[in-house]
Amino acid sequence: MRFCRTRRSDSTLFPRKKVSVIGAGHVGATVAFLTAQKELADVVLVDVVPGVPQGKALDMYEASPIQGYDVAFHGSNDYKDTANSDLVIVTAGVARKPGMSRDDLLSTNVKIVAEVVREVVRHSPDCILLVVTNPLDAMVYTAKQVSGFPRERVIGMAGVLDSARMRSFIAEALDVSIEDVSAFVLGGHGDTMVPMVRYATVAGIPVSDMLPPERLQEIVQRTAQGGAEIVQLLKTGSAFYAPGAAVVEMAEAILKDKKRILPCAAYLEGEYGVDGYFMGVPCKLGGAGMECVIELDLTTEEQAALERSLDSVRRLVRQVDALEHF
Ligand code: TXD
Repeated sequence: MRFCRTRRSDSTLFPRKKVSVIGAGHVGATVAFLTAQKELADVVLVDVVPGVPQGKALDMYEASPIQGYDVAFHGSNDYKDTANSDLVIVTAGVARKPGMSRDDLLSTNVKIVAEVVREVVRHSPDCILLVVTNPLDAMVYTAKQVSGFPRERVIGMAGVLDSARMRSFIAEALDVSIEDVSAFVLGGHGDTMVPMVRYATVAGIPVSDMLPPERLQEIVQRTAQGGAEIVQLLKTGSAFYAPGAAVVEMAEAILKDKKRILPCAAYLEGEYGVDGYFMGVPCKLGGAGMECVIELDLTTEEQAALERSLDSVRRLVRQVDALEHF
């Protein structure tokens, strides 16, 4: 029996999107697997450790007959294989151990992220960069400085994760479906993040009408400490399932040009009175990347909380600038 095989030239007529994930650790591998499950793109997984990205890519490919996804995987230690990616997700770096704050990772991860972004940009000058490595607000700033990309194409993931944590805790407190809970978190991805209780709703009903202020305060507190709670339990690293899912929600919005409104770390140019720093704010995410920042009218209290958060972002960025990796 003869069987048709698509010629290479045919497949270029209908190219799939290409996503490269740098760092084949806990978050990177979860992102690669979920990207495939949603058939968003072909996936290239890159890591410094020989064999690890190759092994994980092969393992995921071997799951495809069971999961039913038609996606090509490639594991590599060479950035040449990332050439012409539509989206590059940076998860390379070290993760927290118990007792460490995200900020303790700065000096190690700034070197890694600078080196990774330099390589990525050389091979995919038109890609969108989605940065995950911590401390997030400083690492996404590093990526912007090193790449020289416009702000639309350098985005950080934190708000979707922090908001998902807040939504989970609200759903649990009210014993309602997670599908009906909407909430978001602004500010930096650290202890000073700003969970926005005023905008949290269940099927459009303000959560403040449904839960007493003390209970809401507990939820706000647990959200801000959500990452540390998991680190305490795992002991050898940090969260990766929810972070991976958060990254892929953003990737899907970009790759499918969905124009979703999601909280992202975006480079602010005057919005919220901030200029030249990344902060978590609601954004429109679509095919062009971070297509616009949505500016909310904040109460005096919320604005003050955002200022506090900005102070800690500024401190981190000053440390990055002092290290001069660009
Ligand atoms: O909300 C968020 N933004 C985050 C961020 C949520 C969860 C995790 N967050 C951070 O992502 C975390 O604090 C770390 O800085 C990164 C990656 O976390 P992960 O849990 O995936 O860490 P791992 O399992 O240690 O994986 C990191 C991988 C590992 O395989 C290393 O070999 C690789 O990164 N690595 C590199 N790859 C390529 N190039 C270089 N230079 C390199 N250095 C390390």
